[in-house]
Amino acid sequence: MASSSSLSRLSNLCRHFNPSKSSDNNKGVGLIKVSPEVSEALSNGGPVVALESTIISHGMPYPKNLETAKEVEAIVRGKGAVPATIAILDGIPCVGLSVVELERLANLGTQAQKTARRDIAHVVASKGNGATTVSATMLIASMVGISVFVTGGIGGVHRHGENTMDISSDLTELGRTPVAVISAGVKSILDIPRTLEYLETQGVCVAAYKTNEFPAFFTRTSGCKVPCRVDTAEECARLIDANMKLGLGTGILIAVPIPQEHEASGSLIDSVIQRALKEARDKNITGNAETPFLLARVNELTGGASLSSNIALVKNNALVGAEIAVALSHLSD
Ligand code: PSU
Ligand code: MN
Repeated sequence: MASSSSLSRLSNLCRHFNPSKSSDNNKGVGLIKVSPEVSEALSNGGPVVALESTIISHGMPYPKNLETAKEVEAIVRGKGAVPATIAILDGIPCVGLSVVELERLANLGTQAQKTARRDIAHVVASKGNGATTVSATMLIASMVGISVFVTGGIGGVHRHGENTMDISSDLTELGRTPVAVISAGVKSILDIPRTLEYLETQGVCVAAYKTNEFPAFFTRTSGCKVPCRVDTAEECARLIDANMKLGLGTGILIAVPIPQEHEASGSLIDSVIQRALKEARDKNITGNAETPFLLARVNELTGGASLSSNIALVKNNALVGAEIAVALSHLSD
């Protein structure tokens, strides 16, 4: 007969691999390793905030990436929610990373494979290390029952996307996976009006936080109006709750403008982006290499100013996202 300690170990393990609040999309849930802290919060209906890992590996240079990842987790905890950074390590999709695992990922940098939805099976099968983008993070979060996810910016329709068909799988994932993504909008390295059109086609609810306009990552405005405005974390929670109760199956994009004091000068960023886009075209950098290239170039060309703005907005999103997750957990009290 099993001893009580081995029984409790067993039930612990089962809990890690069978979170109670998994969605319909839970076929692969048994392959996912959920950290004890995240697993416990999910079983108790506590607030959990998913975080992506491409922003760590490809979005920022070492060691700022590690510092930021740790600070973002601390901000989420400070608001009473549990952070769940998602990545694939040695072929295992992990939800909730230890400090050692975070350090490993930050050190790997671009040696980790940028992993969107299409790449997940390959990274798992080859026992590789994958840094998940918004699409892959949303999918894995949804599989274990996490409904709030914080990032910096999402992918979108690339400029000239009408010819290249380079449309980030983040947008189709938002159309098929019921997770609320908190982001600072979409960078103007992308085609913002077409990105919003595509999200409408995908049936995604796009809400802007305390503004009527969709923000453009480094700047608070884009000239594009959004169909839905939310002014409090509670309002966001009610939106997420309604979306889930209706079983719409689609995601929600909550766009939070960068805080005023960190907003970069629009014209500076714009000229730098034009230059980086031209370089990408000249060097024939396309596909999934384009976003990391443009991010790194814009950072170099602004002398690091874009990186500081990037970090500031991610932290602000973490604050708002954690408040939303807490408000959502109170709705079901
Ligand atoms: N935008 C940023 N920082 C990032 C990304 C986008 O400002 O780190 C990353 C995210 O992980 C996003 C991905 O999901 O790039 C989109 O890549 P692509 O354009 O190849 O779909
Ligand atoms: Mn692409």
